[in-house]
Amino acid sequence: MIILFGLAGSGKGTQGKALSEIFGWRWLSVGEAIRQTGKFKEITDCGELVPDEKVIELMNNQIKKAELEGFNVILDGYPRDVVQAEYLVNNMAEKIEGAIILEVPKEELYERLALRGRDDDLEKDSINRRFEVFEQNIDLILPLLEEKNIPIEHVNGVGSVEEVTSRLVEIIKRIVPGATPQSNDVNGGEIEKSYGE
Ligand code: B4P
Repeated sequence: MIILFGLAGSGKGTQGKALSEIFGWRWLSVGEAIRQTGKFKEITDCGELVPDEKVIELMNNQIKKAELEGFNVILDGYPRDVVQAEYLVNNMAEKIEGAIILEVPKEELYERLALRGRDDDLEKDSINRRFEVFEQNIDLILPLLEEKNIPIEHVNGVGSVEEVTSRLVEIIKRIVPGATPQSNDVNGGEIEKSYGE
């Protein structure tokens, strides 16, 4: 299990999809799972977090399903606060092979999110609130992972999507025993959606 962290728009979803295709893993995006429920739009549109108990239940179901089907997983955007992180390390620390933080300057993120144009990307206040929520939480989450000796890698998320994917592939090959790229197709092809099933 690999955890992808990063500010909104840093490419967690983009890279999570690409990596799951390359390694034959499951990409579990909590943001996508939340949008698929059709609920919580008022919360996500203003950049706040959906209640922990809902998110933990959603992700538990998805993690269990992927495990039963024999897939390793890439967690995109989960855990996002200390309650979720404590739950994860208390219940499955031994499965977490590493955490990767995608680093992109905010000036570039504003541009990326404006281009993406999802409903929660339209207001600068909402974007800034998501940045603030991330920054408040990441410093509390990382020590919980460090206590369990989970490797934490900081990766430059600037560059073409393919360049960033290549950096991530090298890190995953190093920190996940036996991880072997099954495909060099960084962004092509249809990528199976692994959520909301
Ligand atoms: P998410 O769906 O996780 O979305 P995100 O953080 O905004 O974006 P991401 O980092 O995945 O960026 P992407 O690849 O799409 O969260 C949405 C909301 O759900 C949260 O605000 C919150 O309310 C809620 N939520 C999520 N997780 C939660 C949790 N655990 N608990 C409670 N609530 C939770 O990339 C963005 C854009 O950049 C795309 O258009 C992409 O094409 C582009 N891009 C990507 N890589 C690029 C590159 N290298 N160069 C140029 N552009 C690039």
